[in-house]
Amino acid sequence: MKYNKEDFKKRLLQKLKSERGVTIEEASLLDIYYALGDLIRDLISDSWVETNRRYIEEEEKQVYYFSMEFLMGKLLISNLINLGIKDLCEECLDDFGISLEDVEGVEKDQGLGNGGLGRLAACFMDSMASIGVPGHGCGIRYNYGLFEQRIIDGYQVEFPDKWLQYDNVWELRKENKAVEVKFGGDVRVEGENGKLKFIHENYESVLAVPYDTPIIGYENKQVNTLRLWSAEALKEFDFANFSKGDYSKAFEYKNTVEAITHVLYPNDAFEAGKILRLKQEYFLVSAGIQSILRTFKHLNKPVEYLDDYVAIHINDTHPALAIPELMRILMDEEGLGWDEAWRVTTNTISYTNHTIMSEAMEKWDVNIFKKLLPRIYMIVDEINERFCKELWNTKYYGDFQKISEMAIIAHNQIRMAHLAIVGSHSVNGVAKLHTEILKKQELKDFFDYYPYKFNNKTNGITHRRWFIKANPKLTNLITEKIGDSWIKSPTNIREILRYKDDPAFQEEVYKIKQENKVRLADMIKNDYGIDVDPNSIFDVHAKRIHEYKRQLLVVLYIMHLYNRLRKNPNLDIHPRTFIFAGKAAPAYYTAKKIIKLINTVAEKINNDKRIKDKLKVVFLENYGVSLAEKLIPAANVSEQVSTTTKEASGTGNMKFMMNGAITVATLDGANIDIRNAVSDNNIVIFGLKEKEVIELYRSGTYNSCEIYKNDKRIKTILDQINGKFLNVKDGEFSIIIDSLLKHNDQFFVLKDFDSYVKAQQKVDKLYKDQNRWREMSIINIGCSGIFSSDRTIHEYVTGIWGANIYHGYYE
Ligand code: GL9
Repeated sequence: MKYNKEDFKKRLLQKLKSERGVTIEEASLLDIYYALGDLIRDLISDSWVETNRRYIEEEEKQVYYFSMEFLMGKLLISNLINLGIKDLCEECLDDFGISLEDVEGVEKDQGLGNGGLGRLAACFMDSMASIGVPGHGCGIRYNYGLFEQRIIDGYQVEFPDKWLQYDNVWELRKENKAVEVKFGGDVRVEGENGKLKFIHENYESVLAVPYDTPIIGYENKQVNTLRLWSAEALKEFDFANFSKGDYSKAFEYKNTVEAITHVLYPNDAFEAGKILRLKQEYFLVSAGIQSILRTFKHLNKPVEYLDDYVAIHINDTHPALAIPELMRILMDEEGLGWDEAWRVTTNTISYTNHTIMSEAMEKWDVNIFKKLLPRIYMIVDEINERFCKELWNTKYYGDFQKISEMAIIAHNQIRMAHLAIVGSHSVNGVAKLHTEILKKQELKDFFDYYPYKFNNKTNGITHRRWFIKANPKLTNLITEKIGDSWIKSPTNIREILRYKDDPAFQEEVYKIKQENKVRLADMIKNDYGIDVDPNSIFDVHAKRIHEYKRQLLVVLYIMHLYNRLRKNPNLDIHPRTFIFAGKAAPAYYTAKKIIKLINTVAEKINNDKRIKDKLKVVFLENYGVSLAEKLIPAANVSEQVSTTTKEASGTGNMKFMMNGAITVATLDGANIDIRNAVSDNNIVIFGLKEKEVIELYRSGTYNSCEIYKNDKRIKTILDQINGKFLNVKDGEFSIIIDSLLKHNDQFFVLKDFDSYVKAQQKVDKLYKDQNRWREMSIINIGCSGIFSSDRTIHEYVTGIWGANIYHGYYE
């Protein structure tokens, strides 16, 4: 689509006047932002309507991606990019003396997710629209997203994330598409054998109102929809109570209803089992599935054919109630029998597992569940009964043990992962190693029983946001060099490998990295008052704070380096700046102490004049999509140091390598796939291997205290943390010391320390050889194409969803 500059300007001025009541001279950045948002919505309105019309007219199979989290970030610039008008818009604003970057500065991040899982859902939205998949998102419109993190006195403090403080220019409220969701009450059973009727009574009704956000494909005129549901009261307040003078009762109903979509649970890979969370989950799936069926009815097909026209994907087990909810609607409302409803349901639904961490596995107490969702409970109970009988009659006759291990309901708990596996036709892991571990260990019984359901879909990231948007200069350089075919076919970025040892090209790539580093250094100076040297190695660990992600390993290494520098300030190392960023779950005490430790160590080192140009440590507040977009293009080293087997995939690892950072990694999750892509020479691998970790856990022979006693470096560091060295109150870090020694270092931090030190020495040596480093950096960029989520989505479409890919609008 071609737009012309004068026309764009005219329309912008018109929008400013009509929507904001200002001239360009009077306009604030917020005015410009809203005017641009409105203008973009106008520009896509025809395509949005047309896309939906085509889906219905051509009876396209629709994919619905159900997720409790969508971590979208900001949308202004990414929408401009996908419309192909970012440069044009920038030039127009330039003429008015306004910078697009400043305008973006007033946009709030849409932070409705915790981390990798939520950001994956967002990348998938972009890829589905961009490669031409009829795919939509279905989620919750939380009034408050993931908390805002501030660091006060070295500690994390949480503040509410008021992302909806001003209007959200991208969404459209669709009141006429609202549906009713029912909680609590009783189920009365009527009728005879074979023709039973289930009547749900005395329930509490909640109105689910959808807000639709257009998902704009990359230069293809396809516009899909992200539909987020908000909970509202059916009536403003209860008049009976109000007239009796019982005001608090009258408002109680409204408050409990609105609580459902009030705030995102801030846990990463951890389920607290709270009833409100269960309400959120059912609210999402009930609203989502009702709305899917309503759309399906436009096709005038019998509901028995639903699975030919609809694929529903559940992002982890959080939306697994989609299974009994679809069963309920097919049976109670559409009149299908159990077997037919079960066939349709399992053919429609597919499931991704995102973690093997046992504390993340959702389990619901039967009593709580039954009370909140009486009809849904009956259906889950029946699914369980039938599944257990089937096991008994087929593979596990007489094996009570096995059947109780595999049951969906056992020990008064509902196991959501088992429900998700039994009720879907496909179960996938998110990187090769992760899928293998699922098959061999965590879900072995299910793999033995349903081998055909299991498959791998290695995660990916959208290169449009994580490369084109985040690193525009490098994008232009690459396009100048090899043309722009890589944008629509990301693996074509391989072409730049031809220039990997061309000194002129190396120099240009290096210069862009330096510019990105200077920009970040300026930000750090501005916001934190810390001077960091853009010529130092920027070594970045950015992700949720979690013991298994081992921020602690990096901290111990920093202290080790510091101790060496204190002894010998002239130590021959290239100066390093360690940059951390990430949030800890508010109730995760150890993770919060790790943040405090990083900040305490940073304070000590940054103020030590003797070593100051060799080592700096910075903790950046409030890590999220927008900060990541600034941070990642400025990184030289990407820290991917999880305890092997624990990180299902990781996706930050892909963003860093795509932007030319060198990865320091354990052979965990997708780090393995990155290693395979770039080869051993272009990544720095260290630490325990999968088999060794499994063997150490199994044998119980690991003894962290032995290492503490025998490795002087470690003893010194731990004694410093425990003693007066860091000038903190007594016992400040005892929980960290205890986790490493008393509780035998469950994540093998001490065990991997020596290997990590060697890896870091290797990094130092490689960086000093700039030709080699620059070549490695280019190789990483050139090999990053397969990590585009376009590839991932392509695999989901062909391997799981069975939808069509539409090429019609590519120009
Ligand atoms: C996660 C895994 O821990 C990551 O390794 C993986 O890359 C992502 C996406 O597949 O999923 N699983 C998980 O529960 N989280 C992940 O990041 N945590 C959240 O984001 C809530």
